[in-house]
Amino acid sequence: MRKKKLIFVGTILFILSMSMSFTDVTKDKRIRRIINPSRQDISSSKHSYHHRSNRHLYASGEVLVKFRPTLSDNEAEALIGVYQSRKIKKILGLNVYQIQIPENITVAEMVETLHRNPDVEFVEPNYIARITATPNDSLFQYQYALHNTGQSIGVPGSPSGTERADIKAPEGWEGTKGTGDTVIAILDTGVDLLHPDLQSKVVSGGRDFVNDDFDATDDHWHGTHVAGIAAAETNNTEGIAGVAWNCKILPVKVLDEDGQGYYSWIAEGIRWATDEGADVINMSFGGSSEASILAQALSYAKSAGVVCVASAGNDDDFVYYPAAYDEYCLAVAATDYDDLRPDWSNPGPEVDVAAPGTRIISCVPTWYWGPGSLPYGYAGGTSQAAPHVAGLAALIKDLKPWLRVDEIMDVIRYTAEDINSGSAPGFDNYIGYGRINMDTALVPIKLTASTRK
Ligand SMILES: [Ca+2]
Ligand SMILES: [Ca+2]
Ligand SMILES: [Ca+2]
Ligand SMILES: [Ca+2]
Repeated sequence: MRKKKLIFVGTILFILSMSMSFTDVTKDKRIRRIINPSRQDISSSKHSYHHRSNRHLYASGEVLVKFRPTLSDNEAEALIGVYQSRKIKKILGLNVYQIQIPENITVAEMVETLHRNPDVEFVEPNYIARITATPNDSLFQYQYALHNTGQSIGVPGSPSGTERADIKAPEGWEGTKGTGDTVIAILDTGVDLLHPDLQSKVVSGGRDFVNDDFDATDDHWHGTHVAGIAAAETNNTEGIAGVAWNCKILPVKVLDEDGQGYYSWIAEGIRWATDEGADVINMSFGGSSEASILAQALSYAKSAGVVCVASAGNDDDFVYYPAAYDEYCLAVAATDYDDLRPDWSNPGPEVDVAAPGTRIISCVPTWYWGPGSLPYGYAGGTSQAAPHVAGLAALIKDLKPWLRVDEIMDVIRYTAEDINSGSAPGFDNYIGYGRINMDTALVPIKLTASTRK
């Protein structure tokens, strides 16, 4: 094997999924049961995941009211005046009045007040409807990271998350779902090229720097899981939704079957992916040593317009390399289903942003569970956090191809939500600028540092 002949170059890199999370995938029978369920199990817990955010639910300062037909128009308009309100318009044919309410009263209070008047047939806020981009993937309801309704995390009976502790994927997809022209290179243990939720997304068999061939098939599970988070085939009724709905995956195997790889393999992988036209490189691994070979490969990628994303590490330690290269990489910390940072997520001034990394459901290789099981499983770690950011980077680059790498990195940083503003206002070493937000990152305006709130 080529691995044996290699001279040891720098520190070996380790995958950044926690060993505990590996247990999640392999040992926890309860979890395995829900991801290998009968179809009935899955559909029976199809609760209210269509529920949308409560931002701008209805127009402020106005309500819609319909009076009983016994009231004449003159009486109705006089009554509106009694409530210190003003008629904006009467909606013809429906006999509904759109009225402006006094400034010192809320919409809810006005609805409550008018509701008590027997001359009122109905009164309600002027609600806002939006196009929705909820994918039909069968396991989407378990993807709290993309859309958190406060559902139970994983199996029924497991802890519930906090509504809106998510990266707001459906809202972001209203801005763009990306195109097949944008490619995310997954530098990892490889990708299951035949996985039903990935096979249409991989651009080629990729490249394997561990065994020096052109078949980057995953002989672990980690790379398949990471690839699914970033860009699983979405809205295909199968499995999960990927962050980068339509973007493609370039598999690059730089970690062996034990999840380890030499810096030389990583550097070759970065160069090869760049030359193959990758737009984003995800690196869910890290080593503790700085090394010129890594820095130079990353510099090459950045010069070619590639956005590099890397996981910070899971030891409550310092930020690992390559994530610690401020100039070249977005370093990603983890959050959980309550928007809290798990205490194992590595802190440091190099952390740029955070993304969900606890109990994340994604693809596992089709051979992993064996026959009769669905090829999906839960895992956690900054490994799972990073590909959320890589997927977002791909969508931004797809939507605004004129942006430079530094600008894309800044959009991701400055649109992140400072979810720990109570204890650590502004930038901090735990979650950087905050948990990423696809809703604000994918608006069609150009953000610069000066427009930061
Ligand atoms: Ca191979
Ligand atoms: Ca899918
Ligand atoms: Ca950084
Ligand atoms: Ca903060």
